[in-house]
Amino acid sequence: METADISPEPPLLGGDFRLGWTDRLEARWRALGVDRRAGRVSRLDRGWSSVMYAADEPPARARNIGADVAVGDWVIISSDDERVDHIVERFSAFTRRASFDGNRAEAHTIAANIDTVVLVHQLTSPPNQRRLERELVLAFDSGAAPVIVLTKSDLVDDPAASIEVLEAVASGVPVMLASGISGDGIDELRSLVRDDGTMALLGASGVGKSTLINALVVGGVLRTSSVREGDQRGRHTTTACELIGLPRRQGSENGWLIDTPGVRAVSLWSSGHGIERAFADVFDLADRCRFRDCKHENEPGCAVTAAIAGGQLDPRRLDAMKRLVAEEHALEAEQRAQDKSQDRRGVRKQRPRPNPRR
Ligand SMILES: Nc1nc2c(ncn2[C@@H]2O[C@H](COP(=O)(O)OP(=O)(O)OP(=O)(O)O)[C@@H](O)[C@H]2O)c(=O)[nH]1
Ligand SMILES: [Mg+2]
Ligand SMILES: [Zn+2]
Repeated sequence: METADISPEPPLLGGDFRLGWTDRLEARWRALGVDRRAGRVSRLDRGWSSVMYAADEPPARARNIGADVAVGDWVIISSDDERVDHIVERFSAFTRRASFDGNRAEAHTIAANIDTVVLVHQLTSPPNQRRLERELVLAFDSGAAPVIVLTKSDLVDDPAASIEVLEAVASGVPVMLASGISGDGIDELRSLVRDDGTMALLGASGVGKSTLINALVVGGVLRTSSVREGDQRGRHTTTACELIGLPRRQGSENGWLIDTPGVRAVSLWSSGHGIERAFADVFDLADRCRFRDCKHENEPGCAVTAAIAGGQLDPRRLDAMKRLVAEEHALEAEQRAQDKSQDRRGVRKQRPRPNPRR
């Protein structure tokens, strides 16, 4: 199904729309000590940021030379209006590891300064616990509150089995049903957007992120297109992240939505406590193992393997967690190696140059 073509920029909204600026951001902006106003990045296009200063003014454009900008960021543009000079420290960010580029570990922030992260899965595909677990690790690490939304509820008669499978790994995060086509669950989703708050939607291509946003923003602004019949895979219709205004409606406030392109791989970026939180059930069990350094393999008094034997814990979940912990360790090792080589370069730079005349 196709709707109107993508808007090149978010539509101009009324002047009572605030962009999500808060006291917390103000303090961080002051800390930069730069006497220029900050604007919010609404879109990125090949090295250019669209920067909004007010919802009823067209955004300015600036180059992102050397600045690792994400949609949702608050930035300060150089005095000649050319490029992004500073990024105001983010209060939250959904960050994954960028595609493996040689050996370099690089972060890719998909959305910044977000209050809620919606992890979108479609009911028309078999529930994918492993993907959800990874997304939850990143969501917990983002600093925003995660919610799981299962879309296309209009296409399935009995979603109970899918809900159960995903709830088993949802770590207490709410699971909601929605349909961007029938409107089912849209009001509930909308009620999660706080005053001037920002909600980012993330998930594989074709799960219905843009369709949900079009249902939330009455009179839809985004392009969507059908999934492939055979495997329900999307066609990567959304190609750039975009900040979209969600106008006030009866009983609800203005807010902001971030549409994102579907990502195939959810690779970890250095996590704070994301793994502990996404696998809280396993960590709770591990607290009861006899040995503090229990590997949950063949150790006596292991509460984790006992739970697996007793059918309370799925062994695939333990495997998945071990894999994520290993991935995190490998990433940390890479980062340490990178820091070291950077230090070495720094030292070389500081070494005094031999004076050619002597
Ligand atoms: N029946 C039904 N179809 C839906 C629903 N949500 C999305 N679709 C359809 O699924 C297809 C993909 O939807 P999109 O909204 O483009 O998916 P997306 O997640 O934005 O995909 P990318 O932009 O590629 O990441 C479109 O044909 C939509 O019409 C839904 O709730 N019910
Ligand atoms: Mg889309
Ligand atoms: Zn153990």
